[in-house]
Amino acid sequence: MQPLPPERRTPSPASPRLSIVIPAYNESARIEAALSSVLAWVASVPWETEVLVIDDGSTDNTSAIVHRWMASRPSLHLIQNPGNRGKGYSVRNGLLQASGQIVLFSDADLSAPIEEAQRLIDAIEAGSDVAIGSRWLDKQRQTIHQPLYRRFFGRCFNWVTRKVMGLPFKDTQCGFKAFRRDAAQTIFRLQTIERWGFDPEILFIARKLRYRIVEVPVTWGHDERSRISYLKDGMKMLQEMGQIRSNSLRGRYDQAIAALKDTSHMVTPPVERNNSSHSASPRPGQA
Ligand SMILES: Nc1nc2c(ncn2[C@@H]2O[C@H](COP(=O)(O)OP(=O)(O)O)[C@@H](O)[C@H]2O)c(=O)[nH]1
Ligand SMILES: [Mg+2]
Repeated sequence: MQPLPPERRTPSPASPRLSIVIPAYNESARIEAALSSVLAWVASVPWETEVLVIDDGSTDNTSAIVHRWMASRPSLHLIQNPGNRGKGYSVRNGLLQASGQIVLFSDADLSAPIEEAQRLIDAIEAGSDVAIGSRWLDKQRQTIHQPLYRRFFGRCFNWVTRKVMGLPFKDTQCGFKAFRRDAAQTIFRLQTIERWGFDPEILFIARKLRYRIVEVPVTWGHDERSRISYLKDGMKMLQEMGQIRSNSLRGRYDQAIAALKDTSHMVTPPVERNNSSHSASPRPGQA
């Protein structure tokens, strides 16, 4: 597992209730519409929300646009990745630095309108640790359908996630998911896949950790400007599924989970005392 950036800040009672993380790679054509909708929704809800845009090494003026909006929007922040690392890296970088009690990520095309966040928040508040937006739980909610070939590949990929990884979900790939803060902090520290195949991995890890995961039907309108390449990215995603399976068989996730739980390195070694009567507990070496 790779070393991860430290948390940006420790949450306090004054922490925002919600963080919205938007991964963005060369999004100059879509980011302003996204910021406009998201910030209007943020202003309309009665709780504090922060919005983090993660610039994934864009070569266009995505970050300049976000900077311009930040000048008048204190709730908006920009995090820069060290170059183009992938959607998985971007989501992890944002969620680990987010300080909301609930942390949510959304694709920059807002294929799920931001108002749908309420459905994920309700699911978390009803007791789930992870709420995943689903396009396939209630097909009626798809306002603009994906092209047929894309639906076919999507369904094939879903079959693979069920058979290879045992994931019982109808839609692992929806770019609209929310987490209880500490669940996200644990799950994303164990993530190894940095590009498109990260969704099934984080769900696989969440299941290993026995988190409560609920699939929530969301309204979804396909944006034809999707830049995923079916041949190249599809092959890579299948290879990533193999990598997750192999990690799992080699016990890498179990070891990493055990290392997270091992707090022995955080305990200060007992201090040698001259007068043992002051010490209620036995000293090292004593029975
Ligand atoms: N294409 C691409 N998108 C990225 C990358 N890193 C982050 N993203 C973001 O990932 C999200 C998903 O992109 P999108 O094209 O809508 O994907 P799709 O609709 O699932 O095919 C968008 O917010 C992108 O800006 C990357 O390396 N490549
Ligand atoms: Mg999209």
